[in-house]
Amino acid sequence: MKVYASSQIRNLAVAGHGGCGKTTLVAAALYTAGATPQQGRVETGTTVTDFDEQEIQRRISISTGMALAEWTDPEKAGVKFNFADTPGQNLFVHEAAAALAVVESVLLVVDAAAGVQVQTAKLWELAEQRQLPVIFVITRADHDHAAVEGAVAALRERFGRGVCPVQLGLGEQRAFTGVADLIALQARQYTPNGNGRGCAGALEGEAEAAARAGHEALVELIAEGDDKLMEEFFEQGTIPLEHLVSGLRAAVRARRLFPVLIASGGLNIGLDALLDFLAVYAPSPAAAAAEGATPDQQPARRAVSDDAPLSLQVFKTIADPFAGRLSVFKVRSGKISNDDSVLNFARPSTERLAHLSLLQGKQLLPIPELHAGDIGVVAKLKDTLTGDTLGDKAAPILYPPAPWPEAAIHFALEAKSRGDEDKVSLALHKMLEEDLALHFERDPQTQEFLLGGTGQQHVEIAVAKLKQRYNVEVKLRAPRVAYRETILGKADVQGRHKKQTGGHGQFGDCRIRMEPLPRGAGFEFKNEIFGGAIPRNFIPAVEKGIQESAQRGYLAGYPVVDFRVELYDGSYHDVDSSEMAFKVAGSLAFKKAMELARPVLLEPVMEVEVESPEEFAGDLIGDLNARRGRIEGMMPRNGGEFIRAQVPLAEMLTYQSDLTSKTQGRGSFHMHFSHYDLVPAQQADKIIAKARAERGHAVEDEE
Ligand SMILES: Nc1nc2c(ncn2[C@@H]2O[C@H](COP(=O)(O)OP(=O)(O)O)[C@@H](O)[C@H]2O)c(=O)[nH]1
Ligand SMILES: [Mg+2]
Repeated sequence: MKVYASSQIRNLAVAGHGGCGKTTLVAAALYTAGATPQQGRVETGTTVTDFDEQEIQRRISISTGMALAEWTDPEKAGVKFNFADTPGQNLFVHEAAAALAVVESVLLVVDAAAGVQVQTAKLWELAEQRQLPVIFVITRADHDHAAVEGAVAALRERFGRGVCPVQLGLGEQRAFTGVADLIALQARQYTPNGNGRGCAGALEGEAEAAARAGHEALVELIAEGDDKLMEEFFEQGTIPLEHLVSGLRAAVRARRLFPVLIASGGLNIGLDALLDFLAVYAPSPAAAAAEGATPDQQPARRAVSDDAPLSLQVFKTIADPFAGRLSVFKVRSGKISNDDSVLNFARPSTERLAHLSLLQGKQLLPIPELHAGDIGVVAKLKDTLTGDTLGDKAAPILYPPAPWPEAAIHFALEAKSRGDEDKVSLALHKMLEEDLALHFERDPQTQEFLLGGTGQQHVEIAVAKLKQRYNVEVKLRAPRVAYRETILGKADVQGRHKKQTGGHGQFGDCRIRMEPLPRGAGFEFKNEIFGGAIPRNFIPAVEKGIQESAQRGYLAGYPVVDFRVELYDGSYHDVDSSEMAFKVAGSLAFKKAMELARPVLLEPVMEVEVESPEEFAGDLIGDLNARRGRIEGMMPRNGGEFIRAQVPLAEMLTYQSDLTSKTQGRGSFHMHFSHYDLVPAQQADKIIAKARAERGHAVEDEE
């Protein structure tokens, strides 16, 4: 594989709504460029970028796949494309967001049959946040329901008049055979399912007239933002081709214009025209500086140039069951050679970059060196994880890692066969390195192992991977709700423990006052004993007795929280008193006090955010109300409706599947813990009855 200089590299994120044709388009591009011997197909699991077993089985991209293609323009030096084929589903949008951090432009793919979709708009927003140039490609133009013109109109309506067609489709739907280049005014005709290389020719008839009109509109748009071009346009009535090219290139970089191209990835039509266009108009990494910070958090910039000190950032980790940990990185500045040693500025530890490679799907292609702006992969780094910056130890710099989402949903996880727990947690930790949106933790209260992700499907995919890759099987179920107990009233009680069994007796006696504390305050113990009613060394025993009882709960076995105890009096016996006796006295006092202080149950309440197409909003709000939710707000977002609500966790355990069926799979949600709140009496009675039934006789006996 050839080594490319910074100016010859084009890093592109291929992004768009799920199923719009991204992976197929990348497969067509690779085949057209001669990077694969055949065109990969999603249907047969033969694309370069959907190589994971789960991606092949489910026929969707789950994580970003990297691929590269060399494209040699006969007139200029060749370029190399690094494609980041991102997943389109909202569940995995963080993967696309992370890919945007390592590219210089976005190829925003639009399905000719569907036009602008929810994720199209979301990805547009993400590109805008990073100020990345966007080039649209309308693919699946051969589809029976394709409506290219309608899709262009929808793009302009949605994203403004900077959206400018640079091609026209020749033929429609099944008759789609090529594209007209509106810049050079030339036709390119293709053989369907061919090699992706068009046959250039003159435009004729209706197509010529339409292309001319398109050309004029494009020339005006290009001239509009550029005084020199405007002058030229007025003086000569047209603009020479080379000035159009440089004008459009500048406008794309400045995010003033957003070109639209047309293709069929499936039939491999329009691909060489697309690659030609990207080679000229998509910026190289050398165009912008890399922004980071010094170790003492001062802003720092690096020119993306071989002359700058070396810095590289790992943006993706692949847990390969055989090759081990693969770290995919972008050279932010400087140049690296095989076997270089670099410092990890985030840890810090020294790492050797042995077997430097390029990444073609899952395949590693050895490469002797990489230049500023290029993307590579290296195996077996010791301590390096996704997000870390490494480089020349004399010039430390840190680039901000991409943000990863918190878990939107948790499941309790259990190894299917006993004794497999260690294997499960070992395998999971490898997967967590690869997928930073996956979360694994132990709930300190319920003691359950929880696996969290962006949605049910995300967690289920993780479980399927565990089985496929590591041969460990786990069961998922709804997590237990971590209820708590507290009090609403006050109590003033005595706890007295006296026992005379044969010789040595037991004696402890305490008087306490108990009162509620604000939510989240926990437990407070105040010693108000003056004058030695209880000897000082027994006082901690009273506190311990209370605390241990509080942990075991009073109503339903959940920990009692948010209360204060004042120990204000008591008595003791010179011989029979002991720490044990005072602990029991404290525990007796606690139970008596609970009886009087109006004990209640608390439940976790979640902050829930739901996004769905507008037509489902009414139904979803009704449903959230039925789940005891409190709607906090609604607003339009990404062409849909965004609902915020607070809902008890106990009512959200089955939400994912209900949301999916209510919105035909088009809704998504996210939730995180907000606060604890009182459980209404009706629900509380049920929870208490259930807990008592589970614990059998125990509670009844004690009372
Ligand atoms: N007719 C037609 N179907 C296509 C084309 N490109 C992709 N598809 C089909 O659309 C579906 C989704 O394609 P895929 O590449 O996985 O989309 P992605 O989710 O955007 O990566 C698959 O069934 C493809 O075979 C195309 O150009 N024409
Ligand atoms: Mg895909």
